[in-house]
Amino acid sequence: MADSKDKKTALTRRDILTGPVKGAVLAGAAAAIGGGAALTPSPAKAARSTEVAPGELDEYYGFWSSGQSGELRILGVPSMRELMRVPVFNRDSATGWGITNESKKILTEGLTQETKEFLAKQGRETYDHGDLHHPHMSFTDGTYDGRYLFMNDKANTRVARVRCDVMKPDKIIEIPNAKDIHGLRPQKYPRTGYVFANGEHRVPLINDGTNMDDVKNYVSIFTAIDGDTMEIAWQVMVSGNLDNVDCDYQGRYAMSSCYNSEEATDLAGMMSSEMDHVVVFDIARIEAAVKAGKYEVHNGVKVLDGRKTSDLGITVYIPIPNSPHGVNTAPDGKYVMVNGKLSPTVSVIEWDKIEAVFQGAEPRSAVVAEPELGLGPLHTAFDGKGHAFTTLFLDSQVVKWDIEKAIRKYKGEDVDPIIEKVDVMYQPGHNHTSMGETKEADGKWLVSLNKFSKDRFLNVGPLKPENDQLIDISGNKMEVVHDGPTFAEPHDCIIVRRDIVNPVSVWDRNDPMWAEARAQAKADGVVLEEGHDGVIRDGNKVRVYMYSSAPTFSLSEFRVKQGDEVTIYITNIDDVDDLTHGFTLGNHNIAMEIAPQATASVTFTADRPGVHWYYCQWFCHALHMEMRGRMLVEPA
Ligand code: RUQ
Ligand code: CUA
Repeated sequence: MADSKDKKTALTRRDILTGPVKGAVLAGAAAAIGGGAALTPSPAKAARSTEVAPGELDEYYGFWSSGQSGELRILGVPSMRELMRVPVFNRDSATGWGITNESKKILTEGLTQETKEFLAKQGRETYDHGDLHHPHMSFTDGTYDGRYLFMNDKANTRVARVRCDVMKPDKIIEIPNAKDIHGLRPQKYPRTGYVFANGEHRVPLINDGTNMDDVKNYVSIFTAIDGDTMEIAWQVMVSGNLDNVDCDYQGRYAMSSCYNSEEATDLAGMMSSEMDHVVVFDIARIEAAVKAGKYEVHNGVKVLDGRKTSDLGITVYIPIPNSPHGVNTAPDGKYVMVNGKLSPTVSVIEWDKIEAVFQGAEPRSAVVAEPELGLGPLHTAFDGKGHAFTTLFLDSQVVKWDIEKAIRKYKGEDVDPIIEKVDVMYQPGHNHTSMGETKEADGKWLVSLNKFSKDRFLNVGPLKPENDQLIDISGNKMEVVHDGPTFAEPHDCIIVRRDIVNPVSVWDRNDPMWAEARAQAKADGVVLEEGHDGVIRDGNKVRVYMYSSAPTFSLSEFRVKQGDEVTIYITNIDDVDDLTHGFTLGNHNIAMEIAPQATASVTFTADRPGVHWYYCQWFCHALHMEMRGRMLVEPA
């Protein structure tokens, strides 16, 4: 592959410093450095400050994935300060995610029946981990609308939705028939609408162990989820596998990349062909086929045949050089970039040329440019001013290029689309610009999510942090302005203008999150919002209601019998901004958050006779240490 390295396009910053363009690019800096003014920064190089002074707020919300950590993270941009972690697929001892009844309901109710049975045999209720790659916000009319964030779990084939008002998940569903959801994007227009999810790995459609050896019969499954109900609308079987996905600004198409058109199961086989493809899904044609009943139902889901051999006419396959990865629609609404990975090229496809392909035109006729950018192009971001920014994994660079020039070059004109390359440290995967995946791309900031940090931070042992670098793209020259270490393993992020996101500070007492707790309390004659408490015995089921108000739990003790199934409901009646209590029951595997006006509950079997203390685990008051009580378990 090194042979294919194009000397002209693989210009590095080091080349620039020693090459003939040095004078032009660094004229300002050279002038400042010359004449003994070495310490005076050049105005030409002055990047906007990333510093957000104490007490000031960031301009953007950044929503970060965390890969195998399984959570969503919220950062401020440009400060790059980590503001919050939102557990989604993982368990979390600070908030009780995966421990409380409320979170367990969300983690379990969307699993398939087959998974529930499998997990029950393992003595588990749900998966305890996830691999969260791609967080994306819901759209209305081509831009973010601040309602929801959607994200995938590659490890356990799930898709989650997080409510932006409270920043907690409210739906997590497992996708039947598919294996290992990777690419995920919400429909941009007219609204979300559908959430598209790629099943990356190929398996038999009926995966029951009866037909494992005939690899040619494996399929990958593309899924459209209804973003409002979080139910699966339909699925399409495809040839090859499915990597990343994006969709257009017209609501007509979604497009997925495929790195294994060979349909091989080993590395050599997957890389053997020079060309792989993208598959384009025509949403209206698929909906018409669904209406016409041209599907089979598998595991309760309508599955359509979109393979190359199908005559349904719902998909087209466009050949793309070797193992394409990222798929990124430009904010102009006209083009979509398919990043070559093993090819040094990015293929530019014009959305408006795709209808002709559906009608029989040569598939490659939709490709309008294919600039050679450097080695290992993975993902492309945009500034809304006609420029694209592509990560080069192998070159450890971000390349800025001109979309229209790339198109002119493809037509034969002698122009160079490459504007500039900047070194990043090191090996970037995704990158993302402020508002860059919406029609409101504003060209201010670019984040390069680098897989390796090596020497950039204090050594913390063999396992190193990654490095999210912030790049100022507002001027003519890209400027790396911040190194941000991050723990395993942010794959992707989005950067959202802060006026779009408006979370609440205090929960609504009637929130659906604890509808079940509220209903049970009502049946027990307890009015949670009025701060009732008490212990209700119902056979060997015991329900303990208490409220918290800094610095006390309303019950300083309660008594149960060994073997009782105990449910503890705690309502935080403080309605003060930022006054969160916690509840930890020692030696019982129980810890949870109770935010202002929230109710949290947990169920366990009291099987340890004796005295056990519970205490508040979120610092709430000068007498926070005193906020505690005793559970007395009488021996059977
Ligand atoms: S992928 S490094 Cu999981 Cu988003 Cu491209
Ligand atoms: Cu309540 Cu600490």
